[in-house]
Amino acid sequence: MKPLVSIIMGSTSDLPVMEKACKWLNDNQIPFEVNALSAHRTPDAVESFAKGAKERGVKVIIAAAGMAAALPGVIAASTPLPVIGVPIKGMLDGLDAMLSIIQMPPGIPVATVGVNAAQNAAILAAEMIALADEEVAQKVEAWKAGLGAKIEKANQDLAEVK
Ligand code: RP5
Repeated sequence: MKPLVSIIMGSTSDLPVMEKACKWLNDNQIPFEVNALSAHRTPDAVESFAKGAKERGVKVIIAAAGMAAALPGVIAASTPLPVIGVPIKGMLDGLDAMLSIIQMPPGIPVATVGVNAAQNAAILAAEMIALADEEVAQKVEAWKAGLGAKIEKANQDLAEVK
């Protein structure tokens, strides 16, 4: 199946974090692809990826990077698709990456999730796709209903303790 979500990491060293996004998309059967490309080490490849993503049927791009995390913004500059940035924890606990990703110049937004918040990036990507895809919408709704059920169960367990 053609990927609806494209996950790009600045380095394969980001994979242990980004596996959480892959797992959520896999568990919910939302087709995705995952690749490493670097804004600083492979700038031409990043540009050609960003320019071609929409034509390949990708709906949302998740871009993860640490340190001087230019990758999500550089991708956003060359695609009309929504880009979700994931700051990867590094030398300054990820604050360096988070500020690099979130502080975009006017006109080129990147939707930034928390440091290492790869699962949230996957869920947000699915919510964006769900706006125009009923099958994905049902998966997101089922996931959210499951979260509520988990809290209800926890409260029942608490009631037994009291
Ligand atoms: C960033 O630099 C990557 O996203 C990674 O988080 C960090 C370190 O990369 P490696 O030196 O491990 O390849 O561009």
